[in-house]
Amino acid sequence: MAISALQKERAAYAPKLPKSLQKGCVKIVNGAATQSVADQAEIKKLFPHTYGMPILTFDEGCACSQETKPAINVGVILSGGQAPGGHNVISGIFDGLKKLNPANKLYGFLGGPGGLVDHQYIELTAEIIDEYRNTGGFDIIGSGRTKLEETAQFDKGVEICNKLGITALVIIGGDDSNTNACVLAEYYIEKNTGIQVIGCPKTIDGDLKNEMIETSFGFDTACKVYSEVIGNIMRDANSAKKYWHFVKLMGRSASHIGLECALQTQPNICIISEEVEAKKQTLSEVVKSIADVVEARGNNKENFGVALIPEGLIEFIPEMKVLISELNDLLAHETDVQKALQGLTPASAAVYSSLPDAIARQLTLDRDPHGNVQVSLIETEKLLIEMVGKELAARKAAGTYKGKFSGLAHFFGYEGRCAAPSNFDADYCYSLGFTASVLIGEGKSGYMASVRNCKSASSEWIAGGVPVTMMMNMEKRHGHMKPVIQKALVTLDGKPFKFFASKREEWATKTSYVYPGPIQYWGPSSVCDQPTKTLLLEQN
Ligand code: FBP
Repeated sequence: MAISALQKERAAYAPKLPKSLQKGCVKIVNGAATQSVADQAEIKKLFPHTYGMPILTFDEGCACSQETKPAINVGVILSGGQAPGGHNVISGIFDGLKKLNPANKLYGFLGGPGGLVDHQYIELTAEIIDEYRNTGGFDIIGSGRTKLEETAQFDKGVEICNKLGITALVIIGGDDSNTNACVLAEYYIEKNTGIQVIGCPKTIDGDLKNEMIETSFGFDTACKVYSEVIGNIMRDANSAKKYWHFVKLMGRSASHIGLECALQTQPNICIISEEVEAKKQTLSEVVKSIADVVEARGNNKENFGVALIPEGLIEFIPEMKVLISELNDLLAHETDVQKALQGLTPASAAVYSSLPDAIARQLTLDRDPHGNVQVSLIETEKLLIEMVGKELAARKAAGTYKGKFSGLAHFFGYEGRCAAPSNFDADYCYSLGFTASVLIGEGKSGYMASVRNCKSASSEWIAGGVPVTMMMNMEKRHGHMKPVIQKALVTLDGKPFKFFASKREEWATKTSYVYPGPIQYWGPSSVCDQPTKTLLLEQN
């Protein structure tokens, strides 16, 4: 198979591990017992076997060679949207398992969690692993969005694990997949199956993080790819001086990606959905706030600019939120869209009919397996260009606005999800995978692999395990209270947002663009190994 020159050189990159994982043996340090972030009594009742377990940290072990443990077989699953570095998690698991015992085997379930249920798998040999080291994508075994939540699915999993002699599964996924991994871990202990389950924190969205999980993998690379292209667009805008670029950025509900890209590139506008919600801004208010910046720049003869729009914005605007939630409920029971629309309340029906046709249609498209509207399919960037254009035309007619407005729409999402991982993600992911193998070797289950202190050099990173139940609370899903990992949205009192808020007025009026350029894999550490600005601000 033909591979690029970069891929060839990059295959030889040896990801850096924390000191504790570099030697032959690891010393496990048990922390204090844990409790869930909220709803302790309910979560404890639902997870009697995995609740309250201690946080584990790994210390450098003794110099002696570790006693070889009996050979084991392990299965790995990639779940949900792609994120750069997934292949390195798998190579980290593989190398870690081989270090424990060269006879250990790793199986990959194909096409996501569905592969476990449908018994679709391959053995991941050294040849296969070597082909995928330090590459982007999830194509080594594929991913999928099947939810593992029914006991019938769990039992199908036991069948195939027993057939292949698998005694541990690693589930690489976001908040929902890791919640389900914990439910699976609990069930497998309860049923005495002898199968351990370990999770790994994945998602470009950056919304799976907390005190113990500093960042989800893929966020670093994806933001760097988007920031490179945003920087290129900024240079073009500043050269041509005739377009306003509206860039929608992936990230589902959370605006972490938009915020990080803003910190890297200093755009004229960056909307943060969480702020829109906190201020209860209507769509018209959001449009007016954008138009204000365009007008101020236009009156200053700067008829160009760059606005970053988070993918999930539409869901945070109060009237749209109500409309979407009504549509979610109606479409869950009625597949005929026209009939479903008749069930809208008068207020939502009015909002629906005020929307441009294309956007209204997009709101009724198929839901994802969790029953949510697929925000990546809604062209919010085009909606805003259209509405800002109308607002500015009205201001022109009133004589307040003297500039010109020509908007161009972009959507960056899929472009960054499978990029070759940055050095940070390559190292972080490999360390997460290696950590998962140590947790398996220690017989742990219901833990998520955790690698902390990421603002420091990788040798100083702290590897270990965090009980998944510790991150849980009860939330309403489809009308029922369920235990779920708490999603981390942008917090308005957090350092990244505060820093952005202190700068945005200056960035709006002055042209202060920063051009990050492409990800560099070789060169000075200040260029190649820096984590995201979000992480640096949060950790300092
Ligand atoms: P995960 O939450 O599974 O990591 O997916 C992230 C994401 O890229 C979102 O940012 C985006 O909204 C969604 O996936 C797109 O879904 P799909 O891959 O099904 O088009």
